[in-house]
Amino acid sequence: MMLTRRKFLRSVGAGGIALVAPLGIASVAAAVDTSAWFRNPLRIPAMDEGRIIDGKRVFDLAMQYGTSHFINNLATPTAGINGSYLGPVLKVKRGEDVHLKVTNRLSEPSTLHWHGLNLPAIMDGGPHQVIPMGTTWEPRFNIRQPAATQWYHAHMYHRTGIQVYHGLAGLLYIDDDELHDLQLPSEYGVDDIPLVLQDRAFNQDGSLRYMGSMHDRMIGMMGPVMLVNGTAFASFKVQKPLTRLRLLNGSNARIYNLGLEDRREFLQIATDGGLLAQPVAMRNLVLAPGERCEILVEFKPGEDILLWHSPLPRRSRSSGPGMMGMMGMMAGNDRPFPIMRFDASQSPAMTRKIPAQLLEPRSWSTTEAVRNRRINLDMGMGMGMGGGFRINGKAMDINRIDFRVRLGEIEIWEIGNSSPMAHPFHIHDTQFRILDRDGKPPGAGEQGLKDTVLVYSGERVRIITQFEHYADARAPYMFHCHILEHEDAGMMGQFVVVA
Ligand SMILES: [Cu+2]
Repeated sequence: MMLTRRKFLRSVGAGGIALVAPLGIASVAAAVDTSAWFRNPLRIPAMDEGRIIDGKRVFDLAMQYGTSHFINNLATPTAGINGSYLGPVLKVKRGEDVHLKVTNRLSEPSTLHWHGLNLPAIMDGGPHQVIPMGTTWEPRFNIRQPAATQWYHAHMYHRTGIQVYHGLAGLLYIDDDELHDLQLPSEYGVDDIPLVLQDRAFNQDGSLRYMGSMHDRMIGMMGPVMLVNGTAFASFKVQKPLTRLRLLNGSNARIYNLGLEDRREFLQIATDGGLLAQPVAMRNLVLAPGERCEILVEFKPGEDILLWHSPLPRRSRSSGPGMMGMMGMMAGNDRPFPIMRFDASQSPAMTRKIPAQLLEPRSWSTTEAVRNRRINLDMGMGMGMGGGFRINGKAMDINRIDFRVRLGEIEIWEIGNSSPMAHPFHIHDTQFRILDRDGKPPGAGEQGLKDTVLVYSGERVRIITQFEHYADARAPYMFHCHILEHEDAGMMGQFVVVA
């Protein structure tokens, strides 16, 4: 059930409180000018293609502090990469060598992780690749995977949540020649639009509010104000009727169920790791923290339409009364709210053709798998006492390697969730395919390459993958819940790939 905009506006009234009341908070309402209600032009991050030096693509990146103005004249202290909030879209090409120079200009150590990339563990930017203050870290690696919308973000041990929350994240596009024949919309900022979705909470003075309550600790940090590419109440002026949206759920904890205001169909064309075999028509798409998708939306000339979050589909085990239902409600995913607006008043009529076939994503057969690993996500018994965020009964220990994977072997991981809420499970270094959810094949929109998969309460998800190209017995990769507060609290583990 989705509210129409008219009903929504009527239900919240016309006062300043309307901006934030539907999302359950009033602390910034007084400071908000209602004329800004989805009228702020969507910020399009700079595209950074680096410089080619001796055949390598070189990027200069600085992690730094800045001041942002998300809500009118409120000054918000933030952090970003080569800017005050978030970072540029880094564009690399399959097959090429990249060399990133990452300078830490913050007043605390940090790391920068290349989420979704297959690379040597010491280049991964996880908790072991700490960049001390005032120093430069220079990972170099080869891009060995197909075109996809990847991303990068801080991954500092116990500090990932707060650092990403303040803005240390950005997108990384992998381009690939084989994509060009498909003639998908690909004019950056014109008909190929990045949308980094993040929800934020603010203090009265404009600063970001982080981790004020036990709720924030247990459910993860959520906020009442939606930022898209760092723009609050964003509006995008549609320029081409068929527009490709590259969505990243860059939120710390919130899971979105995305759809257009009128519930029209759109086409999903890509998952985390690249294109689907063919476009998948849908009206709603669930995107958990860390996940990406690409969709094609057809806008009608003259229209003005909102992108919405609507309540998550009910899962049998997380619905109903008791702890499960309560956790679902507390997770704040049971009420609809608008995310941003698309203004197609200047858009011409549709002329473009949509390809019926895209590119077959890589897959593995279960008969090739040589190992079956079991992973269980749990939140311990002390729910009200700070809980115990664990994987297989153990909280993350940076000095413990949880298991060793053999280079090149195909493995099935069976991920269970014995906690009362859903967790997005992410594995570093690899892309995988989802085999089944509780024994049933995944929906068509999940039948592509993934590096993060949402595992609902009580569910069992099986994935299949192969750890390729890089082995290092000493440097581990991470696997973890991508609700950053859960990760920071211990829902993470480490594995090494050995030759
Ligand atoms: Cu979690």
